Amino acid sequence: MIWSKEETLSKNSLKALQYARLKEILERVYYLVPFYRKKFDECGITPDTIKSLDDLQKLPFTKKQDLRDNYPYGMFAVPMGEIVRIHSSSGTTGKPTVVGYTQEDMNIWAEVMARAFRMGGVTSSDIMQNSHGYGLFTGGLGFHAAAEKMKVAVIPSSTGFTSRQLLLLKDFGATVLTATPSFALHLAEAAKNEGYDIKKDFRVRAGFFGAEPTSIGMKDEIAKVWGIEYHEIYGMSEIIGPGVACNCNHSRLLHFQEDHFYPEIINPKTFEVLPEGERGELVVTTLTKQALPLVRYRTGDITSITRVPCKCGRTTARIESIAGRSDDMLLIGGVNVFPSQIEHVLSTIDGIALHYQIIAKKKGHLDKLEINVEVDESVMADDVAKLENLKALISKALLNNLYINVEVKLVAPKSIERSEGKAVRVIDERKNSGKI
Ligand code: DLL
Repeated sequence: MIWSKEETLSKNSLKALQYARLKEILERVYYLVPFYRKKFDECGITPDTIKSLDDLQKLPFTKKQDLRDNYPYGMFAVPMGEIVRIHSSSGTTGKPTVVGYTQEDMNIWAEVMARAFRMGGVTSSDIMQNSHGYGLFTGGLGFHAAAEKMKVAVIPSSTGFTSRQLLLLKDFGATVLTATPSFALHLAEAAKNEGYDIKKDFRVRAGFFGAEPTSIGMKDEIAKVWGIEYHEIYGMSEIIGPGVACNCNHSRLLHFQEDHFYPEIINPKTFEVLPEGERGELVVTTLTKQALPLVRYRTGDITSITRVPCKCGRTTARIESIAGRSDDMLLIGGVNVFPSQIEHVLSTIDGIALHYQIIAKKKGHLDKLEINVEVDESVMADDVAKLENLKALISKALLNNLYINVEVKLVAPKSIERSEGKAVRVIDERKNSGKI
């Protein structure tokens, strides 16, 4: 079940379409966005300099800071009268990033999200409980519009209000659930506590999750506790919102909507474009966005790309799940570690719940990493020997798999705060630095 013919274009047709769209977008930014005009002029580039898709590498990058510097509307390429929606994402520091959409942008957004839903076999007979937050975050409304476009009955439950979510799931009979992975796990845990039998009381058969890096172990856990097919959705507000990429039911790799968003993978230190299969930072050029066209936007997300054909028949390039953001990466004693790698190791160990916190500290001049991990309800708090063994097992697994020494603390079930949106897994207690 493929939603759109653009997902199955031959390599040559896709390249021709991408190039034609790139030319239009370059004209658009050069003549309509003073920021780009200045930047291109400084590099001695005009839209005519770009004579092939490979020439894109001659263009400068756009960074999140550029959007902040032009806060709120300075990067828009259309007059305000054409903007029909504004979203914004709040970073941890500085001003929020503001993004705008024309009606045509909204149509494209619903189109790419509909493609994603179709990858999970969603049809108009489905009922979708959309537990992504509605508001400035692009999750709620981004999922909602595509569900309506596909005539899927969408329940705009938004996030939070766990007990009510569970009641709705049971009584309204959703067959598709959408949420952040951490909220999906929290909902499952709450369902058990409230006495629901997830597989008997609920009819959910597929879930679409995203917005935060998630280990394979956690995805498998969510699929298992809910008894569902797990689909991953990737995207970011600056490019459009959710819907930039999604996996079909043949693999975990995510089909990238290349006719609208042109992907490159770069080495974040040397900025060179990396070949297929190599991991680096994803850089995206929007090919069709009207309100906020972006050229070579550095997403900060670490992934790799492949053009190995997929069994589903779609011909689009696929990316691996995001390992993490380059700014979330921890450097511990010379070893690079993403929080999602730690999560994956934890997911292989019995007796703990996948609720944890990673704490970076300074001890003297040395950086130290601690992890608080919740024990499973099945582990008795007074079985000291068992708890000590469990701690040792976790430390050993982290050392063997990731080559890092971590001080493990076991904490009581449900003592770590649950997240309704994106989970905050890392707490950095050191001053002035986000890294170890
Ligand atoms: O998180 C859009 C979204 C909503 C995607 C709902 C999927 C589902 P922002 O708030 O702008 O937009 O955050 C974008 O979130 O650069 C990634 O670092 C991270 N992210 C998004 N999807 C995934 C994913 C939305 N599937 C930032 N896996 C991105 C890992 C993800 N990280």
